[in-house]
Amino acid sequence: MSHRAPNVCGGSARRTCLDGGASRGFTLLELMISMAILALALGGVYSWFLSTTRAAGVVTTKSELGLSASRALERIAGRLLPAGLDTLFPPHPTAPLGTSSLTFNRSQGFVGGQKTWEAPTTIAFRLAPGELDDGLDNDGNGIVDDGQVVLTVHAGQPDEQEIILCGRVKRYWGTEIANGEDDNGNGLVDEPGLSFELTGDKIIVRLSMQALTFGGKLVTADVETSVRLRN
Ligand SMILES: [Ca+2]
Ligand SMILES: [Ca+2]
Ligand SMILES: [Ca+2]
Repeated sequence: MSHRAPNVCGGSARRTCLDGGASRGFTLLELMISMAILALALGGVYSWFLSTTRAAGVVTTKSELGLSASRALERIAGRLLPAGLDTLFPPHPTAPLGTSSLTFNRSQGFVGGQKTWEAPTTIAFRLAPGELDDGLDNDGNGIVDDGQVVLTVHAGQPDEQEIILCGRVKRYWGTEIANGEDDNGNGLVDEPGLSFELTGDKIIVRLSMQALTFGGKLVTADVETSVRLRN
């Protein structure tokens, strides 16, 4: 005589009973809890992915900005190399003010034993087009009161030419702010993002640039170099 095993379902009547209760489905509550746990786990993974991507973006942007600032500084220094110390136009960029603009003559070599000079060259900070010096980001590029480094060759001559050496120049260099004090202790008061300082026969050039990362974080690159001028 054979006996059929009884089909017994314990617990809630809402459960689905299969093969004598050896396995069963999920209740709605269990399903909801599982989905909530899954959502939390996915949320955690997404947050981790987002923070990692943002951190990588900051590193990449900082690296690119540092490279851009170094290249711009090299171009400025290259223009200054043949400059004559005695050809600097006033005001001379001495501490504690320095200047954000420098006009000078570059040596062309010798003619008949006499040193000859090019028409004046000017390198200067200028606010970016559409930007005002008002503490606001007028041109909407994420940088407040940003400017450009403008090179003017043959300044004041009929063949004068302007070249933008770089943009995204910070209004003030490093941690400097406009308060009549030398906040960063480099000897200059309220020095702008492009500044020149004359010490002896050397010109110290400082350049500060900013950029916005993909995640909306502002990063800065501060660079400086010095160039010994000719007599
Ligand atoms: Ca701006
Ligand atoms: Ca300073
Ligand atoms: Ca200051």
